[in-house]
Amino acid sequence: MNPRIARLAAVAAVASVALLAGAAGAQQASPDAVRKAFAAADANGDGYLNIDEYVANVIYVFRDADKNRDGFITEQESIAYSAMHSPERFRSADRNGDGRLSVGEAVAIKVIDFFEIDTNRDGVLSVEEVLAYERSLPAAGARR
Ligand SMILES: [Ca+2]
Ligand SMILES: [Ca+2]
Ligand SMILES: [Ca+2]
Repeated sequence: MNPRIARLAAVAAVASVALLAGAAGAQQASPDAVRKAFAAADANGDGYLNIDEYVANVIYVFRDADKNRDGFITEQESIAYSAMHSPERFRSADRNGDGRLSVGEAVAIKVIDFFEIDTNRDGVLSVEEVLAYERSLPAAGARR
């Protein structure tokens, strides 16, 4: 697959691999969309997301969400990027409280997610773990 298309697919669809709210769409991503995005993020094609592939994907998502390319994601950019933006989650990710997320802040919260998603503690994410995590997220609109 063309890497750019692959990346955009990953950005558009995957819930747990997306940046702040879990899902980039108004509805929870369909299992099919999750599988597709998972495959796109799985750079070495071994069927699992390791932490390196996962963090790389977070950074691609970050870059896409950072519309004005200043290296930070404001709450406005987060809202524009994800219909499942959660103000609560944004605040908890914004460790220094300056109202915007740095790359480090975004990576930190997503890496914490990684270990939550990895329920069997083998250090990699299977598509089943990602789908289970996705199902555990509140539906859009249920989030505050
Ligand atoms: Ca992999
Ligand atoms: Ca911040
Ligand atoms: Ca695992």
